[in-house]
Amino acid sequence: MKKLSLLLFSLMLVLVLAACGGGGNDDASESSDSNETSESSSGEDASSESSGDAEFVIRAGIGLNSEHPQYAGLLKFKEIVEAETDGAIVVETYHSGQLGDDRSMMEALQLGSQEVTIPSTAPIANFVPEFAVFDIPFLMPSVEVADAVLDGEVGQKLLDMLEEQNLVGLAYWENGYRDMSNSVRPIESLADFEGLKIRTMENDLHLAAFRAMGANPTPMAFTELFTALQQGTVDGQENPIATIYLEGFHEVQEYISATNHVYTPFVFMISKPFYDSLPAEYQEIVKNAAIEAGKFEREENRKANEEYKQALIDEGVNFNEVSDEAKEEMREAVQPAVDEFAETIGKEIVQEIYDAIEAAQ
Ligand code: TK8
Repeated sequence: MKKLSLLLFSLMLVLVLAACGGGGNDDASESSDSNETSESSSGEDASSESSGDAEFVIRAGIGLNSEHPQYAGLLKFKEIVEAETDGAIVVETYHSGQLGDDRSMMEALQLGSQEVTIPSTAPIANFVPEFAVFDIPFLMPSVEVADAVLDGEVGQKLLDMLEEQNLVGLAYWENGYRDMSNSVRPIESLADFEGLKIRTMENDLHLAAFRAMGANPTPMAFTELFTALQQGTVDGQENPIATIYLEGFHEVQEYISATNHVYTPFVFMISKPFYDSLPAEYQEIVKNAAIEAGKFEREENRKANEEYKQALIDEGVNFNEVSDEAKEEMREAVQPAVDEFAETIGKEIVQEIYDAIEAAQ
């Protein structure tokens, strides 16, 4: 009897050990812990997948909320990667800045404490100055040209520059054309920027451009923006329509003006130490999934920007289009700032972008 219970006990012990150790690694169990914390603190299901059996876990965080096409794109990425690796790679998705803002998530990728993030190009310029080339106002004439330039040679050249920062850029997604919102007056001409306190992304060229237009810009992380608008710390901000609508900025802002002053891409990036640790076959799957999901995200984003523009108008928000003459006036006002920054960005890359845009038209 004694012998039998000893046998049973050892059998149970073996089973328990197998269940704990089986296929998992330290990273996986750590990240499912952090996932639980984040779930309970946010009250939303950031990711329901159990990562216990995974060989690799990708913690992917974005700044926008779960309604935004950026998150739909991330879910698409998750679906492709998990299906094609048969669950050997599990993707945990976090939205709304649950893991941090664009800058801090990039830093986490450099350290290897997070695997994926999809920041706007503007804050990337703090890591690789050449990325500020996308912050030249009124640069991209259309989304079709943007696609061609980003998916072409110069786009790839910029992605390659991320490697020296311990980051791997896998694909361009779309944030989109940015419009103004503020609580003081509609922006119909250059003069309307005068004295407005505008939150900008953390990017020196953005700051210089808004100063050149007469505004009083303050850089701020996106995660602090809603509160700043609500409390009147700033008069306004600028983002694509889909973001304005889905983040509810129109609820704390009077006027929305379609300035379309800059086209901001997103960069799908992955931690280099993590990417290097993947077998070549998985690297390929992850890379192609980032590109595929990006195509989907761009489409969804374009639909969303149309749809939410109409929704804003239907909800009675003061929305105005901006004339081509007014845009030209703004473009001229920012030109000296652009010229000044050409040196910092790198004259070569600036020229290459202009050439690529011309070739794509
Ligand atoms: C979200 C940001 C945001 C950007 C900004 O993480 O900061 O205004 O437009 O969408 O990347």
